[in-house]
Amino acid sequence: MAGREAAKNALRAQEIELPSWAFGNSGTRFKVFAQQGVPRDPFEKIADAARVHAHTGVAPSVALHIPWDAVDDYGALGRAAADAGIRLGTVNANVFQDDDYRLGSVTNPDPAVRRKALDHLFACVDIMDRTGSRDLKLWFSDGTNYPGQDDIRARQDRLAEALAAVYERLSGEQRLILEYKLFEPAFYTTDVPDWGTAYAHCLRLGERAKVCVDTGHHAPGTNIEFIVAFLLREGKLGAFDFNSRFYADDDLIVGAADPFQLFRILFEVRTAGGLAAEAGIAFMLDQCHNIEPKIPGQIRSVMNVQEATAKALLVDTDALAAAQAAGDVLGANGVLMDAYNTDVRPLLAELREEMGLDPDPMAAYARSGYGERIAAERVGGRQAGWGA
Ligand code: PSV
Ligand code: MN
Ligand code: MN
Repeated sequence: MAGREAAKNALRAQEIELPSWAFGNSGTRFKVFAQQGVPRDPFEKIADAARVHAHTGVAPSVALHIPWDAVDDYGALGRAAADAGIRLGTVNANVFQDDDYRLGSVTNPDPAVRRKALDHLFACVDIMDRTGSRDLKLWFSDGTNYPGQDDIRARQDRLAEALAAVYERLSGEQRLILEYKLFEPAFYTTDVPDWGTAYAHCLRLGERAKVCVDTGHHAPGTNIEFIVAFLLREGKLGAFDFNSRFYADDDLIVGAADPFQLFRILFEVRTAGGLAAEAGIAFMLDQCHNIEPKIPGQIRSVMNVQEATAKALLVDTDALAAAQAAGDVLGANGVLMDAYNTDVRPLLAELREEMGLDPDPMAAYARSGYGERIAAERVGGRQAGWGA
């Protein structure tokens, strides 16, 4: 088993970004369920994200979704984050929640709608300039429902044109992160359905365009760790949206459905050097289901990423390489499984104590009284998707 201390050092440095939208009310296609104490504005979302960081020590940033988190003064939002001990992270653009986007946003056949979508994407870059965010994350709900509805290749051309214009607008260290998703809301064609399409567009754009792998956005049975390994090898993995799924884009707690898959993904990241900050991979959560309480749900997701990372770090890579070189199939698989089957909870508890944290973040949150306090103080909390 590889070194515990080395594993702890890597885990201490790990940073997991939280989604602001995880703290608001959410639902299914059938109903949005209200919870007590959910944030009434972006400032309260930041306070809740900071609470997750306070208990886990490894979630120091929060991703924004615009216009859900639109405010007049981004400087004030940034200061609120800093005062709470965190920072503003990725800016997620939203060109999917407006009547005009019924037939698509940047790939819409109507040039006026395309212009409107592009203007929103530019506005997001302006916000990044104010928040100091490095990444602009783009997910498009664009696609078609019926054969013949629109020209598949023309839609790719429109997409490429919009992406090029946004990329052009970035400055300094800013990056464009393109997220793919197999289907939904479009059911026949989706304009960015898979990693290959996202990769091809990013390749054309340039060095600062990278792919986001949302673990819930694949067909059942897809080997996600292969995609991760491939993108890492090409220097094109920019970010993760971690969540878990049983059927489609379920947005469930990370590692709840398939912790072994999460371990396999993080093992590829670890062996490619992707855990180092210099690798520039944003480890984000995109978990926002509605039956679990919001803040403990995020704490659990963060802990599950940590557990999978710890197991990936414990793989004895020397023993693995030797078994692989010798063609020892069972030996190699055994090395991997030994690490996966290790109970890393004591190691993580030890790490948290060394970081001055309670070894049990879930219990510490429950004891803190924060949940009861926000339920009493915040009346009329908002749905995640309805902005400030
Ligand atoms: C789309 O399903 C997605 O995963 C994208 O990341 C969105 O921005 C996010 O969900 C929140 O709706
Ligand atoms: Mn996502
Ligand atoms: Mn999704």
